[in-house]
Parts: sequence; C-alpha cells; structure tokens
Amino acid sequence: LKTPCYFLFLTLGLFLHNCKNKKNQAKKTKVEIAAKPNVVIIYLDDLGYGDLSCYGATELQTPNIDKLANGGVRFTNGYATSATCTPSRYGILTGIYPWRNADAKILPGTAPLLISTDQFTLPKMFKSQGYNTGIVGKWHLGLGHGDVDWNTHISPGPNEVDFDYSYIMAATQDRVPTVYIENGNVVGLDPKDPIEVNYNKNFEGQPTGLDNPELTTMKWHHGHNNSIVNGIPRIGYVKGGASAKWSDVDMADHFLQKAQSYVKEHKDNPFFLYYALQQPHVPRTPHPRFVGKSGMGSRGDVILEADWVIGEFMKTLKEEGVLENTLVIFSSDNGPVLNDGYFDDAVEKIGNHDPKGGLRGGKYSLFEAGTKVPFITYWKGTITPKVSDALVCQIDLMASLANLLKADVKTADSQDVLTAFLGKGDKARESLIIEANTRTALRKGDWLMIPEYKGNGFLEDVQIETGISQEFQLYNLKKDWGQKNNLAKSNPEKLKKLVSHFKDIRGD
Ligand code: NG6
Ligand code: CA
Repeated sequence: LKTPCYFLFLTLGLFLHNCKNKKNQAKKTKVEIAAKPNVVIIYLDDLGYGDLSCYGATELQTPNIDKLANGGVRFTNGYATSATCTPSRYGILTGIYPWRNADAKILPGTAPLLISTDQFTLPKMFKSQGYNTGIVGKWHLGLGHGDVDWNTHISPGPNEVDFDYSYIMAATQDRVPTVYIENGNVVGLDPKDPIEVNYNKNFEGQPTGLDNPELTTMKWHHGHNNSIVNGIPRIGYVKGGASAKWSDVDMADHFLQKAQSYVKEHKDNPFFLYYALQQPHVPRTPHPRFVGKSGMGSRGDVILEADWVIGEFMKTLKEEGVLENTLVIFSSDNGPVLNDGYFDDAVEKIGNHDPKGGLRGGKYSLFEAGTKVPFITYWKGTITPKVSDALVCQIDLMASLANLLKADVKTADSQDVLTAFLGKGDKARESLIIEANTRTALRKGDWLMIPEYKGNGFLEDVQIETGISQEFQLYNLKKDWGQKNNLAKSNPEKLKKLVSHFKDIRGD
C-alpha cells in the first residue's frame, strides 16, 4: 500500500512542481516584457489636493493632467511625506522618512547637499539596472559642502547622488541664486561678472525689496525682501552673474524643453526622469500667454500653464514612440498655500475654488491638506484606469519601483506597494507617518492621530492651521473628511492603540 501511495504523491508532486515552474516562467516572461519601462516622475510644487479638475475642481480645468488620472490610477489617499518641500523631496528620492534626518528642513539656497553621496537613492537604484537617469527642474536639496563658489564646478549635487544628467534650479524660485545649473555648472555665466550669494548679509550697494520697493514689480507680503531679480524681491542676497540670470516667465517653457530633449536623447535605452516643475510655488510668474487665463490670478494661471506643459511633455513621449513603455507618476511635494509671501491676488481672486479639496490645513500643516496630494500613476496599455483609496506615499516609490525592476533594495521606510501603483489591487500601506516642520503624526486606516505638541496652531502670514494643539487629536477621515470632530476624548481606546503604533514606528 505504501509504494503505490508514494508513487502517487511523487507524481502529483512532480506535476505540481512543473505547473509552478511553468507559472513562474510565464510570470517571469510577462514581467520581463515590461521589466525596463522608462519611469518619469512629474512633481509639482505646492499643488493642492483640490487643484485639479480630475480631483474635483470645478473652477479650473486641467485636461492634460486629467488625461493621466482618467487613464491611470488616481489615488485618493496618496501622500507626500511632508508638508514642505525639502523633506518631501528627500523622502521621494531616498525612500527614507525625512524626520529621521534632523537637517531635512526647508533649506536656504546656500545649504550643503542634504543627501549623502553614499546614500541609496532612486537614481542609484535605476542606474544599478542599467538606466540613464536625469533630473530637470527644482532641486532644493542643497549643493556642495556649504561654501559653494558658484563660478566653478558645483559639487556634490544631483550628479553625485547618481543623476547622469541634471538641469536644475538650486532651491526655489523665490530664493537666490536665480540661475540654472547644468551638471554642476551655472548656465550662461560670464567669468568677467562672477556671481556671489549670501543669505546673511547684503552686498554693498545692491538694492533690496526692503529698501527699494520702487524697483519691484511684485510686492512682498512677508519675507521675500532681499535682492531684487527681474523686479521680484527674493530670499537671500545676490550680486553679479547678470548673463546667467533666468527669466521667470520663461521658466516653464525652459524646463519643458530640457525635459523633452532628455527624452529625445535617451528614448532608445531605459531612462528615469525626475521632472520637478516649479508651479504653483511663489513667485507665480505665468508666461504672458497664460496671464489671465484662469480668471483666478497668477496662481490659477500657473496651474493652467503647468497643465499645458505636461500635455506637451506627454506628446513628446508619444511622438518619440515611448509612451507605452513609460510609467508616469504624477504628484506634488506638499499641499497648497495662497499667500506664501507676495501680493499676487491668489487670495483675492480665489472665488469658489478650494485648493484643499475640502481638507483641513494646507502647506506647513499636519492636517490632511499638508500632505495629502494629487497622486496619479499612468502607463498606457499596462495600467487599467481606476480610482484607488489605497494608502500610498511617495517614499514607497523606492521599494515599489525596485520590485518592478527586480532590483535588490532594502530600505527601512519604503514599502513595496507596486500592485496598488499598477492598479492591480488596493493592498498597500497599513500606516504612514506624516511630517510638518519636524513634527509628526500618524495616518492609519481611516484615522489620523496628531500627538499633543506645543507651538503655533495658526500661521497668520499664510493663514493656515498647522494642526498643532496641546491636546491629542484623533479624526476619522472616512466620516470626517474635513477633520472637524476630534474623537481623542470619546475614543480613548483607539487613541491609545494609534499612539502606541506611532511610537513603535518612530522607535520612541
Ligand atoms: C518659506 C517661505 C515661503 C516658501 C517656503 C518654501 C518666507 C517668509 N516663506 O520660508 O515663501 O519659499 O519657505 O517652500 O520666506 S517649499 O515649498 O519649497 O517648502
Ligand atoms: Ca513645495
């Protein structure tokens, strides 16, 4: 009896083993076909959850971004790690929670490189799989060692954290230096007119927004009253470098052209492009052909401009024959703000538009509008369109794209949520720690828990609630999208569980 049974099992075992192998092979081949897609991250600056028509905006039409959303996965629980730029950018490029790095705060234009050159980064991961890697647009992660001479080769920077090609603005559009930097060299610099930058003190005889308001075409509201460039008073002082100075109104076209050239040059081999647009961050400087188009002032106009630019970029992917072999990820580094330091009619002309999409808070806030942002994945022919409520974060691109590429990556914080990114399921993160100005809070399931903090609950200048309170806060986001009802007192059990989970992740 033993022998026939044994043989039966052996045959069955072999049969199953064979099936499994075939299945694996089939799976493998399938993955291999799509194993080396190009990947493009289109990253906006301060775009809010409610700023796009595909996310419910009715006062603005963003047809090109809508096309990505309607043809891809549109996430309703997609998060930046942080409510400001530098930390979010640190998170997306390293896969590490920025609050683990005490220096990951909004950086001045003269800050040293925040990512260490031996740190694992997204471009490094792509390069390990034979990709060419490029960045076009906003950097804001520091350059050099803190004592940059802008007239010589600037290093380390994006190229030293494994971007093969870089064409960047150093920090933000409102910070000096107001020049483009290509592969570590200031573009268009005349050695006879060297450029100098200082964040502490002005250069003698140089006009400032504070002392020479008559020289400004855009008026500062708070901060932003140092050196004047193109009529716009900025943060920080600059001298010289006239021939290298960028044109603000041409910036969107300029970055677009660089991104298009990058695609054209690299279309024959796999590439990863991080395309970081400057809109709708201040100063908002739409090209004249977009001025007045939104009826909402320059903030609306630059959103329309960004949408147009993205449409043009997508056309290039199509014309160059790589559209169906390119995964496009669209998101924003943090939530919206109207007046972020200039009088530019953003507040006065907002009308019925709600950049927050009904969420509470905004940029700089631990409330939802700080970090919940538009988040779209689009891959023509591969991703079946859907709306997903899976909890995903930009730090997850590292582990997820590593899975897509079959790269060997171990990161502490990044989670592999590739199935959600490809629209094949809603299984994703169980929880996430979000951050605003170094304070953190927990998103888990339907819940948001904000620990008790000392600090300013309301930022007068920007008119935004920070989410800071001396009492614990607990919100059920499914029932309370606008976070109006603090359930910390009425649901102590839930609060206790979330606080303990929060401490576990943070290692407190
Ligand atoms: C703040 C600026 C703000 C903006 C922000 C950075 C002042 C008063 N405010 O310090 O205008 O530049 O930094 O924005 O200077 S972020 O999106 O790059 O994080
Ligand atoms: Ca930002």
